[in-house]
Amino acid sequence: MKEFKVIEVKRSIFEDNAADAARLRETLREQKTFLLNLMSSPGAGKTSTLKRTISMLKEEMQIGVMEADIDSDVDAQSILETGAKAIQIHTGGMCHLDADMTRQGLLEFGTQDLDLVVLENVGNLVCPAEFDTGACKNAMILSVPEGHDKPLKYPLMFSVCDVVLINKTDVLPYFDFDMEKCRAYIQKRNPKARVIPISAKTGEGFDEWTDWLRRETADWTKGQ
Ligand SMILES: Nc1nc2c(ncn2[C@@H]2O[C@H](COP(=O)(O)OP(=O)(O)OP(=O)(O)O)[C@@H](O)[C@H]2O)c(=O)[nH]1
Ligand SMILES: [Mg+2]
Repeated sequence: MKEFKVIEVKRSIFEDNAADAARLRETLREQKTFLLNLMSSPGAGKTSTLKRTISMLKEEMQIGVMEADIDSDVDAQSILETGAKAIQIHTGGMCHLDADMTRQGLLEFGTQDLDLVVLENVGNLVCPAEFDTGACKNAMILSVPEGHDKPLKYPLMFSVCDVVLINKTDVLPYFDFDMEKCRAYIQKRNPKARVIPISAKTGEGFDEWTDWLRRETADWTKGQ
């Protein structure tokens, strides 16, 4: 019987991407720009959270946002209104960004003078978690209406994130969302993850969130 070789294409893609991502982080370290990869399912509140975050930090640091979507430019338009620099990336139907796509976006954007760049990844709880974008830290948003069981159903997303924002706490009275169970499920997946309940609508939790971001950006730009 003729022998044939089986190539693990997915694996080699991931390995190439991991090397690319590591190179991108080196470049970001050299130019003293902190890149945060922000992920969530569609509509969890990424853009709303970013708008409030920018309004709280824009006097202290130069901020840029790269909006990744399959189509449209509504999020980039919305960020521009805050006064921050914004660029829209269209993924051509892809449900995630990899390190090379992120690098292309950063080059086009011109990030030399920026202290903090946030990549708003494509709304999806599965694919974006599989690809290292080259970001310095990963953050995700889980919103109250999605339910407290999501860390059990989408474990990879929760395990790759340094911080989990639980957004829309203002609607907690209307949903059977158990915050303590949610915290325990996240802890089970990722004991190191910082969990911060927030409301992009009321501003609850934003002091803790912006403190985290301020400290991470400062540590990165100081080379720590
Ligand atoms: N009640 C409430 N609504 C919120 C909050 N944050 C966001 N929303 C609403 O949720 C909807 C989606 O918010 P976006 O900020 O566009 O969510 P997104 O994650 O950027 O969405 P995509 O980019 O489409 O994936 C909008 O109608 C927001 O007004 C919040 O804290 N409380
Ligand atoms: Mg958005």
